[in-house]
Amino acid sequence: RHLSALPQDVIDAENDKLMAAHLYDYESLRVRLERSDVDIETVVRRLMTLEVGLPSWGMISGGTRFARFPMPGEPNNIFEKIEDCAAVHQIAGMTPRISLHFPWDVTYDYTEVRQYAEAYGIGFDAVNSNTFQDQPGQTLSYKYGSLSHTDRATRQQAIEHNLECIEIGQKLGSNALTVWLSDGTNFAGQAQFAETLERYLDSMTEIYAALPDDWRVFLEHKLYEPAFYSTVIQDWGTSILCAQQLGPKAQCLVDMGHHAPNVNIEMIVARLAQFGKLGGFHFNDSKYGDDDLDAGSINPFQLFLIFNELVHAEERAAKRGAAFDPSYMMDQSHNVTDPMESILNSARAIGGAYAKALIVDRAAMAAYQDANDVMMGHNCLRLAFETDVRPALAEARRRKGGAIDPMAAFRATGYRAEKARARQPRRAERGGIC
Ligand code: PSV
Ligand code: MN
Ligand code: MN
Repeated sequence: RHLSALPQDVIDAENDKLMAAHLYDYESLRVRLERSDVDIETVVRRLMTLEVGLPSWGMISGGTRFARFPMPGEPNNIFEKIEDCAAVHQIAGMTPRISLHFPWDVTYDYTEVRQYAEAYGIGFDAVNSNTFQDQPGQTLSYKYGSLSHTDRATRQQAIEHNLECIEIGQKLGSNALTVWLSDGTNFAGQAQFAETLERYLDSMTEIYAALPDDWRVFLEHKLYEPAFYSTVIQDWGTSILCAQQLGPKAQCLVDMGHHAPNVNIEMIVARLAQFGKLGGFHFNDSKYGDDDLDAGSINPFQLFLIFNELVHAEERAAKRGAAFDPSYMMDQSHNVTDPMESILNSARAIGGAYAKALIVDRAAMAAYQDANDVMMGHNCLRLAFETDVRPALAEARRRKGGAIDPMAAFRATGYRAEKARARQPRRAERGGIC
């Protein structure tokens, strides 16, 4: 038994109020799915295995370059962030890990942090390094780059930071390092593309060599920002080339907002999975760029199509007896909502997209594809996407002790108002871009 961040009796009482309607809706969906030969119990069981990590930096209000508007009751330190993660997990049942970012989450005693998290049943996702900002007291600046910097000593400093992240991660029980690199240029002629990438690869080779046996390193690509003319790891092509050169422990991480508008991200997912290089996923949504909006809030169809590829890849791998275990995380910035409510909504969107992908009639779709019946092949996806799978998702949550209606249950607990009384208020401050 773990400590509960939220009063379980309040969640249970909320569920009791909704139970009759939930059972009715669940039965309707069961009958509806049965007509397509889909067993709702199998769907619920698979939904119960879905796990998505939470970013420590997403537990507080994010912000833009212009401002950050913190809300009362936000967490002030890693312990309070873990407590909020535990509260979200209690309701959603699918967010059992937190992902830390260094030096943002630097603390004096990682054993204490780990024990605190374990008491709440929370584990640690990939650790994230940060060589995109200069920290107070830092010897050498990252203004002109870090792992790919022209200066050997600056590269060394960035390498050592990553090695330290691995060490901390080991203390926490994490098993992956995510490297998002902001290195790039703002001017043509500022740097040579080839030599810059060579320097990056040399640095990454040293970091790779320090990975424990059961660890992976995720290379997170991003098209642009903060560098606007060129970025060193700008797309999945560069990312997979580097991951292939580094070795089997190196894989690519797809952040949904890190692509040009209209890029076919689900196809990138399929390609990376096919070549065993899909390491991880940062879920969010975007209208223009790296907006870090809530998953499913802008383009839920895209989220569904991504899960359609993930499920297909999962099933292809299972047939070959191969491993397929991408690490899922949210990477969102909550600027105008309560971060915990945004995460609860995002979890619902992610779980819902997975559920819809699970009910796609793949045998029928394959037959239509073989027969070049374009419309019916497409309609196999449409039918699944248009199906209201919320009762299956609610049932998966409920069986894990979570809430039938996450938002209603969260609000009924009064958690944020209580924290507003108990926690120190955060200062309003200028935001960062993450
Ligand atoms: C910067 O674009 C970023 O949002 C990346 O997505 C990273 O995953 C995140 O910051 C944390 O470093
Ligand atoms: Mn990201
Ligand atoms: Mn980003």
